[in-house]
This record gives sequence, C-alpha cells and structure tokens, in this order.
Amino acid sequence: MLSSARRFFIRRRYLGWTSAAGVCLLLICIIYVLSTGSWEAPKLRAVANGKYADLKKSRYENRNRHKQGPGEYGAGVFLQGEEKKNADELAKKEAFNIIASDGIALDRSLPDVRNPACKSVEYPKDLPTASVVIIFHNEAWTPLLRTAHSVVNRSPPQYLHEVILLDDASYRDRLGEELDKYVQDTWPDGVVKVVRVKERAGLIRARIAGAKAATGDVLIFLDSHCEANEGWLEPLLARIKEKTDAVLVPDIDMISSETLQYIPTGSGSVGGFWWSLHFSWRPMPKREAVRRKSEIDPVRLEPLLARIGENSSRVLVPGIDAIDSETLEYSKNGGIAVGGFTWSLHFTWSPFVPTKWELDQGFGKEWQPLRSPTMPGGLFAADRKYFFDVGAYDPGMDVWGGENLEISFRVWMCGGSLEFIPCSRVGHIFRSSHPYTFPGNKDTHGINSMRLAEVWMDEYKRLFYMHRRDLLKQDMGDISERKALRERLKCKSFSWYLENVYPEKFIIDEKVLAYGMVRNPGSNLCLDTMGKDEKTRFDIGLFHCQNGASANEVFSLSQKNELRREEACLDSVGAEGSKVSLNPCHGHKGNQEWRHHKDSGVIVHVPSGKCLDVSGLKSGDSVQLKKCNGGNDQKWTIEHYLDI
Ligand code: LR7
Ligand code: MN
Repeated sequence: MLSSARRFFIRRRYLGWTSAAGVCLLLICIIYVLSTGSWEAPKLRAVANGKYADLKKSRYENRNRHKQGPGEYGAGVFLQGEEKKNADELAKKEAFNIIASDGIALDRSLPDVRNPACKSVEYPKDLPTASVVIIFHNEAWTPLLRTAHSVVNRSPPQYLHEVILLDDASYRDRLGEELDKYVQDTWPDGVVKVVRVKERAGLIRARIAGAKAATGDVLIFLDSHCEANEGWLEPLLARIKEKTDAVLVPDIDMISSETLQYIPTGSGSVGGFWWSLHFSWRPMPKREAVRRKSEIDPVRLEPLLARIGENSSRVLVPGIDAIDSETLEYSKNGGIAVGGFTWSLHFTWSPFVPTKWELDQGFGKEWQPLRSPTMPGGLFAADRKYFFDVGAYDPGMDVWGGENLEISFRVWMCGGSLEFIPCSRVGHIFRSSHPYTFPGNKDTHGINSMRLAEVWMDEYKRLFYMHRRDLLKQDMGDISERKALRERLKCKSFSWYLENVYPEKFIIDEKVLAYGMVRNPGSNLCLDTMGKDEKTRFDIGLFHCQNGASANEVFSLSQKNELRREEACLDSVGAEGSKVSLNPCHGHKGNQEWRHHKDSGVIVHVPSGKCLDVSGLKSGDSVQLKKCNGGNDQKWTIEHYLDI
C-alpha cells in the first residue's frame, strides 16, 4: 500500500504537477481550518484574521482601562425620586432594575475579585478554543449586550473562537434587525454571531441549538445577563484540556438586580438538591476540602501541631480571619495573603504566590477544581464532543427547570465529573421572577423533573413523588430515547451516585430509626411544616393528619436521634411551654437530640428532659414542649419504624 502510494506520488512529481497540487492542498487546508476553526492551527488562523488582529488585540488589552461613569468598577447605581419610581414600576415586569442597567456602559470595568493565588497560576499556551453560547428569550438590551462585551473583552482572542447569541424566538423591540446591525458594527471581525430559532424552543432546546451551531473545541454556556470577569476563560479551558470529560462551572458572583452592583460573593459552596428536585447550595464537604488539601480555614490547632510534629524547626502562623469590631461577624480572610515587609521595615501583606515547595506541600490549592454533586445550570463549560457524547440535554424538556440536575446526575453516573473552578469568576443577575411567559402556563419544572426522575433516579424517584403526588397523573411525554441513552453509555445507578458523589445527602427513609407522619393518636394531629420555606427558621406546627398526602408531614428520626427533615432539625431551648423550631441540622446533638420510646409513645427532648405535647392545641397551632406526664397528649406514633 505504502509503496504504491509513494510510486503514485513520485509519478505525479515527474509529471510536473507538484506545484499545482501543493497550492491546492494548502488552499484546502486553509479553507478547512477557517471553516472548522480547528485549533491545531492557531497561527494560520491568526494570519487569516490579519485584518482584525489589531482590533482583537486592542479590545483585550483595553479591557481594564480606567473609565468613569455610573456602574464602573462594578459599582452599584442608586436611583432617586422619579427615576427610582419608574425603575420600581418597570421591575415588576423585568424583575430587575432596567433603568440602572441602561445607564451603565456595556463594557464597564469590574474589580478583579479572584483569590490572589489565582493570578500566579500559569496555564498552558496551547489551550483549546471556546464557543460561548448565550441563549436569550426577550432579554433586555443592556444586560444581553453587556454579557457579550464582557466575554469578548475579557477573553484572550486566540482562545475565543466565537460568541453565539442564540435568540430563542424573541419578539421584543430591538432584538431583531437592530441587534443584527449592532453586532455587525461592533464586532466587524464576526466573532459575535446571532443565531435564531424559528419558534420558541425553551432554554433547554435553545442550548442544544446553540451547541449545534458552535464549532469551537469547548462549549461555554452563559445566561443572557452575566458579566465575565478578569481571567475567567483560561482556567476553564485548561481544565478541559486536562480532563475532557469534566463539566465545569465558574465561581458565580452576584450582580444585584436592584443596583447592578457586582458583588463578589463567589461561592466556595457546592451544589446539592432537594428531593423536590430543586437546586440548593451546600457548604463544601469536609471530604472534598481534604481532597483538595486546601483546608486552612477554619483554623484549628491540630494542623499546626501536626506540622510542628513533622518538623520542629518550623514557626507557624494560622490563617487570620476577621471578626468585625462592631458586629462581631466572623468572615473568612485567612490564607489568601502572606507576610512581606517594606524597606522602611514595616510589615505588609502581599499576595500569596506559592513557591514550588509550597505547591508540593499542598498549599495554595485554592484554584483546584472543587467537585460538586450538582450545578445551578446556567453557566458551565464542556468539551463540545463530550457534551454531545454524554447526551447533550433531554430535548423533551420544555422552557425552564430540571435540566441542571439532569445533566449533573448524568455526567457523574456516566463516568464524567462536575467541578467548580474557583479562579473563573462570572457575575449573574439573580432575578426573583421570570420576565417571560411559560406557554400554556405549564409547570415545566415539575414535568421536566419527572422526566429526569424516571430516567435517572431508579427507586429514589419515590422521594420526588412524595413531594409531587400531583404529577403522577400528568403526561410527561416519551422518555424511551433517554432510557436508551443511559443503557448505551452503561451509566451507573443512582444509589452509586448517592454513595460516591453525594454521601452527605440525607435519605429520609433509609438508614433512619423511623420516618413518616408523627401523629398524636388522641387528637389525630400530626407534626407539620405548614409548607413553610425550610431554608428559614420557624416553629413546627400541628395539622390534621393527611395520611401520606402531604410531604409537609414527613419527618425522620435519624440514627443520631434527630427529628428532622431533609436539611432542618427540630430544635428547642427546652423551656416549659415553649414552641419547637425547625433549624438547620448541626449534627452535634445538643438542642437537636430527641428520644422516642415506641411503647410509651413519648418524644423526649434529651437536654431538657421535656416532652412534645399537644394539650390545649388545635390544628394550625404550633406544637409545644412540656414537663413529661405520661398523658395522652404526649403520646406519639411514627408511621414507619425501621430500627427501633
Ligand atoms: O424559554 C426560554 N428561553 C430562553 O432562552 C426561557 C429562558 N431562556 C433564557 C433566558 O433568557 C436566560 O438567558 O435562558 C436563560 C436562563 O433563564 P433565567 O435567567 O430566567 O433562569 P434562572 O437564572 O432563573 O435559572 C437557573 O436555572 C435554570 C433552570 O432551568 C437554568 O439552568 C438557568 O440557566 C439557571 N441560571 C443559572 O444557573 C445562573 C446562575 C445561578 C447561580 C448561582
Ligand atoms: Mn439567569
């Protein structure tokens, strides 16, 4: 084969075709590289983009130039009088302050809010290229374009293959021809493109359409009201280069919906979920902190002693946190700076630039990926090929909701990983409501979640339906293709996911002593959350027992003897006649320790020795704590006993 090919080539050479064929080949190569954006040949592309090379360079180089005006450097805009009134009125529809936003430059400056350690990380020079996909439906003009400007300006041009503004059938003023014209005039190099779908696709199918239109190596999705901050792109691309089946989430900052102030909240947290299949933020699990070897906060004595034990010729300083002198609020500060000195011999803090020794010791790993069980959904990066290989999204999901947990479970269960990248910072406007319609007024979050529960959660879907009995009679459409995908990819089970990826997740009816309705048989009253938001603290109520019809009445008696819900525990100071509140579980017994005696029926608050009591109470009241008296008002049954 080889030799016949060589003979063929040689014959051609002798025929004098070389130069023509060579030129053709080169042309084909150039056309190929231009059309695919293949990153193996960034130099060729730079040459081809020669006309705009200066434009691209200056855009990037001027990204932080000093500017003056409202909102610069991420400041908030505080309106007054008539203007404020108008803004408040408009906010009812827009769910954010559109007047403030319209007053701020589309390419405003932002503070560099990264951990100083991030600035010293060196990324490889040959990173893959990014297609940034920004989907929108009737988004307001200024947040949409501010998102695009922030991406173009803060991305090194050699890595930014394109920005796709994917219009999900918007019909709002300005988003048609005026947007096309703005994009052409502002980015004549064509780096920003508008792609439109014919009919309203909803955010899930809109993202699939955006991903299909993209040609860069890596897909990065953003909501249409974000601002990409300094250095946001490189850490994402570098990690995907290292691990192509990692799906990455930047550290998400808050842009105030009232003032547009850029607030560097970051997260330091990871994603979890409620069994009702809503997303939740969770503190970084200890096991993950240990894995990243960056656990320098909160400071404890053991690590100091341990390190001195290793080598007694060490002087150690803990990471020093701030306690506010007025409010005594404790805030994390420790570990982001080291000590230096000025030549006038004063002490100064200087940014932490770890030496090789420190890196080897496991210091300065704040930029390390942080594994997360789930993601909020809107802002993430994935290798383009991997995104499709692992099943993109479920195209049967409508408008909004559920897709974020679906892709999270799927990526983990099918062999990939989901990671937060702390050095990549992106702001997002958090709005309290949706400034767009839901066609047919459907509960799309509910039905989308039902699809994901049926495909990915195995027998644990029972815990979702416990919250959403109403869905059982709803039509969720056909899920056979998604089930086939799970088969084809040979994905692991949901119980594997719970054990290995999210072992902290409390499973309300497994490994517990008892669960279900907590009933006082005499009155037929049950403990009930009364549907209150369990992220807040409130008093536990009593309600006519619903016999399994309401998730508000499902409690667990845990192996730690907590009487609890998914995240919150019954908690009491133990005073006679006091109410009992639902507080975040702390896991340290104390005021959250209860003992239930199945035979006598009492539920005793261990530290005070008092009993849960319903005397004189009716449906709608809050349950109380009283001196134990053995009476019927203090007798309780728990619906299912597992181990008691
Ligand atoms: O029909 C629609 N078509 C669209 O193109 C509806 C929406 N959209 C667009 C919309 O214009 C926006 O750009 O989709 C994007 C997301 O919609 P939002 O901003 O109304 O959603 P959200 O920010 O309230 O909701 C979060 O959860 C959603 C679940 O379906 C999506 O995953 C969102 O992307 C997600 N947003 C984030 O994760 C932002 C960061 C949150 C944090 C921390
Ligand atoms: Mn959003």
